[in-house]
Amino acid sequence: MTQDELKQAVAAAAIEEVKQAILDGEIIGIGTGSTANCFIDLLAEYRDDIKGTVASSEASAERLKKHGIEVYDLNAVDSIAVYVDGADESNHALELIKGGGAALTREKIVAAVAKRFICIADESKLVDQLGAFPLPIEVLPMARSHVGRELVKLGGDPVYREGVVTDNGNIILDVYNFPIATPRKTEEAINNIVGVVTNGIFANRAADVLLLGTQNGVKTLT
Ligand code: ABF
Repeated sequence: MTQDELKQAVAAAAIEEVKQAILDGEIIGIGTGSTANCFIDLLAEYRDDIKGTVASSEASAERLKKHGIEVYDLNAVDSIAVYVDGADESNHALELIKGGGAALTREKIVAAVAKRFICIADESKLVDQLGAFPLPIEVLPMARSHVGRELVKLGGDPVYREGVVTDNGNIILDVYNFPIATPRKTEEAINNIVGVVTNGIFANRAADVLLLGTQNGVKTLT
C-alpha cells in the first residue's frame, strides 16, 4: 500500500468510529492536513445526517463547506463529541507533535474541548521518542526573537518558517535538534515563554486513540 492508501484506510476506520456520534446528532471536530482531508471527503457521504462540525483551520472549514457540511464557530456549540485529526509524530503513549500544517493552536483548542480525540496517521508517524520532526511553535510576531533566544536556552535550534502566517495572524518557529524526553514537562516549559501562543506538543491533552495505517491493516492503539 502507498502512503496515500494508508491515509485512506485510517480515514475510513475513523468514519466507523464516529458514525454513532453522527447519528446521535453530535458535533464532530475536524482536523487539518492530508490525512484529515481524506476523512473530510469520506464524511461527505453523511452530509444529510450530520448536525455539524467545528474545523481546526480555515482550509478544512472551506473543504467541509464545499461538501455541503455545516461548519460552526466553536463558541456556538456546547460540546464536541469527538475530534479527528492527523499528526506529525506520535509516541506509544499517544503524545503527539502537531503543527506541520501551521494549524496547531486551533487544533489544540478543538482537542481540549472534544470528549474524545482520535488521531489518524500512517505508520511512518509512530516513533519511540518525539522530536525528530521539528517542533512547531506559534508565536506573536513581535516576540519572535525573544522566543527564539529562549528556545535556544532550552537546547533547541529554532528556525523561522518563512512566508507563513497562521490563521490567527502569527508566525511559526520550527525547533530542530530537539529530542523530547519528557513531553508534558517540555510542553509546559515552552508554554511559559512569553510570546508563545501554542507549541506543537500535545501531551497534556494527548490522543485517546491512534488509528495507525500499516501494511498489515489499521491498528488501534489506546
Ligand atoms: C495536522 O496536519 C497537523 O497537526 C499535522 O501537522 C499535519 C499532519 O498532516 P498530514 O496528515 O498531511 O501528514 O493534523
